[in-house]
Amino acid sequence: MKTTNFTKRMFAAGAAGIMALSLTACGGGDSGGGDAGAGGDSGGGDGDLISVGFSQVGAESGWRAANTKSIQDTLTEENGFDLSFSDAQQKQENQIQAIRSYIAQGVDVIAFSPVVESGWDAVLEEAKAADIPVVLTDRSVDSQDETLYESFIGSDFVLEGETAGKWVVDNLGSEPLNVVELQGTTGAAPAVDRKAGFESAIEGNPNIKIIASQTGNFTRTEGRQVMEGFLQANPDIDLVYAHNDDMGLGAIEAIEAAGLQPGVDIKIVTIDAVKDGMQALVDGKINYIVECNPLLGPDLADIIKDVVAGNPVEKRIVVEDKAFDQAAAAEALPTREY
Ligand code: GZL
Repeated sequence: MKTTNFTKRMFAAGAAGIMALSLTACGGGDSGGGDAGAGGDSGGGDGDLISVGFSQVGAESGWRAANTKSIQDTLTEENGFDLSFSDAQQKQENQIQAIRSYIAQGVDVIAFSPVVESGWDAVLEEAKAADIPVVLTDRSVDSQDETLYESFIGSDFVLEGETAGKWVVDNLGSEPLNVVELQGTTGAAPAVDRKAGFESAIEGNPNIKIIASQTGNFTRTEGRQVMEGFLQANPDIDLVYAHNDDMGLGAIEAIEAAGLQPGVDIKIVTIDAVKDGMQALVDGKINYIVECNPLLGPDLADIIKDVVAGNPVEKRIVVEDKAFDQAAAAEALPTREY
């Protein structure tokens, strides 16, 4: 799947309207020098490389691996970038430390995926004071001051949760349904929003009840461990709603270890649509997956070049996600990029 074919739904800062623009409109700027107020030299001018400091959440899931690959494969020297990349091992203090080191280096642009929504204002103020623009990818922050970052690009996590919940209502909502929820990392935007979206989709259906909900921190191991606890405490679980494929795959291991059939005795709905999740869907162990597109590298490169060139960029760029049942997964899997 190529993000370049995606129509981008763009949300202007604060405006209610949604503009659908093609990718070229988003990435119109070339790498011309223009002083966009970037720290250090203006970067990107006439053969200069644009120095980018990127702080990644970690390496917790298949989705994260695909996202990291997309960024590292795109922000290359041949594409005009000098990339410094750091893995925060899912710790906010490591991201803050990395951002401060990028400020000290005087990079042209800082980009990062914030592991949680809160606690960023101070370090973002430091980047602003150093005149280094910041671009958010994948996850956003809850800062009230939107001047602290130039743009956010990523998925609509509330919509992902709503899409998952709607499938459950439409396909399983006619009878009593006990749901256990494997939440993502506590305080992370995808965890907060996927929970909210799912709850909003099921709230009108009296049959569907979330009987247990706990974080599995987006990892397969913790997803399995939490599911083991759910199974011991709840004899009649009908469905697992996991905020990502990796926790869903961990739940499969726990369900099978308990002598039950995942996808049959206990249905499973997840979000991401990485290869391992899609294979489990084809195998009938997962019942439905909502995609979350990790291939953000090309769009990030365009936004960075626009920022350095002084071109206007949208405050929020939402990438389009699909959803898959078993038949759609069987069709998509052979040519899937991640
Ligand atoms: C979503 C991303 C989430 C994925 C998980 O954009 O932040 O983090 O859904 C990953 O797989 O760990």
